[in-house]
Amino acid sequence: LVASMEEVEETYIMIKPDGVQRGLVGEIISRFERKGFKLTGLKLFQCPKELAEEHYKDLKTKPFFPKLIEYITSGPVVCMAWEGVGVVASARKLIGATNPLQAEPGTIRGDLAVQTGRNVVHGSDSPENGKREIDLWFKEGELCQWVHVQAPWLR
Ligand code: FUP
Repeated sequence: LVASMEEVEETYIMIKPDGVQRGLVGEIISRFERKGFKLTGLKLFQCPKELAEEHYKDLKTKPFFPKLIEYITSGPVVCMAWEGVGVVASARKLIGATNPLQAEPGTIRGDLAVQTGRNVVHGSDSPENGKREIDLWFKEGELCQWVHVQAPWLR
């Protein structure tokens, strides 16, 4: 079965500073790789305040916004672009609920995190935001296209 081109999506996944500090980078990347998605962008990056504010602009009026910006800029993050059929919703399933105490065991947050304010990973919530966030976090020339030989039917 060959997936039709329309179903191929891209999503922005980010390992937050606590994930990097706790040595969970390999574990988290591995879960997306094993699922069968294709990594098209990857970098370790210290995020400037302005970029964090732009990324989370929809949450600007929330009381936790200043703390969220402080957290995201507190150390390097791992920025990733992942591609595949249904990758946006599927990645959010792999990640689990925003509050790690409500995230199912087997999900990244369910297995590896406790606090909403330290929930180790971000994933775009729609294909539109996937594109927006990849554009925001990656410069031209930082993304790579390649053929996923293990699962060519994914693309
Ligand atoms: P998610 O899509 O799961 O990352 O969740 P949201 O976009 O709703 O929230 C973005 C981030 O804001 C969360 F990852 C953590 C932070 N947050 C809080 O700190 N407190 C809250 O009550 C809700 C979110």
